[in-house]
Amino acid sequence: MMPEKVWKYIKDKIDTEGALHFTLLDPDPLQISTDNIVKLAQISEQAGTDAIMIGGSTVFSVIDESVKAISDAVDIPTILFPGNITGVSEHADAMFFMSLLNSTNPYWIIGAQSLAAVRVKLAGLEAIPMAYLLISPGKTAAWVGDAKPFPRDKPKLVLMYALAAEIMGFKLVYLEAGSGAEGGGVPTEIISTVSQFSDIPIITGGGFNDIQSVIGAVEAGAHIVVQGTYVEKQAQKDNGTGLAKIVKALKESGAKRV
Ligand code: 1GP
Repeated sequence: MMPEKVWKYIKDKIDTEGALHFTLLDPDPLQISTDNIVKLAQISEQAGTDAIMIGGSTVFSVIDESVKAISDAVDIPTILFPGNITGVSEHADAMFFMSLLNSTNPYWIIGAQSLAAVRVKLAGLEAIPMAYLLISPGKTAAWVGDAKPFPRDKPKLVLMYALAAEIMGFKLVYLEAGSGAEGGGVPTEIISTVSQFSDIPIITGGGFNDIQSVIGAVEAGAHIVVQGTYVEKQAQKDNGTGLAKIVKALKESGAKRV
């Protein structure tokens, strides 16, 4: 059995704090250097984020180097968020073992996962099974992942998949609008519809770029809100002061339901 250290950390924090904030960093060498990504991870940790997710849809070859550098530089967990089999690294504390359930291509549902499974198992990497659902616009992830993104005004379609994911044994369901999505993140009606019926934690991301949208997601029932683009664009400019405010507001909102 793989250790469940990071999963326990997540579960305990959800139970005691109500809501968590995760920072997503994409080690894309065309966009950011390893030094700068480490700096963003440290700024995010200081601002109160609960974990660093590392990955992206178009990750090239620096994952190992970046993951090691980030893991060495922060105390909070580092969790892989792989966009493909190239997104695995032994240097992370855990990985989201994701299945893009609304892909039209079995490669993204079970193919990549089976190609990566032996390495993950032999490395003793903690793998957290997570259903990944792409909601319109879905951005790069939807294009790469051959997804049929859920329309933003059809919460019941998302609910059907989220409940199937829970019954199939996934530990988390990720409601994803795609990195850089316009429109303030995943619609709150989708989050609240899933939250009403689902018993597994909801993680959401894609376009949450301000306090209002992050709080809206928590109030609608999200347990974890992920910010990537905001951190990349803002945290370096203001040294994390804006992010710290967002995390504080998220925690206050989460505390209301503990
Ligand atoms: C993308 O949900 C994450 O997978 C984060 O999205 O970059 O828009 O914050 P943003």
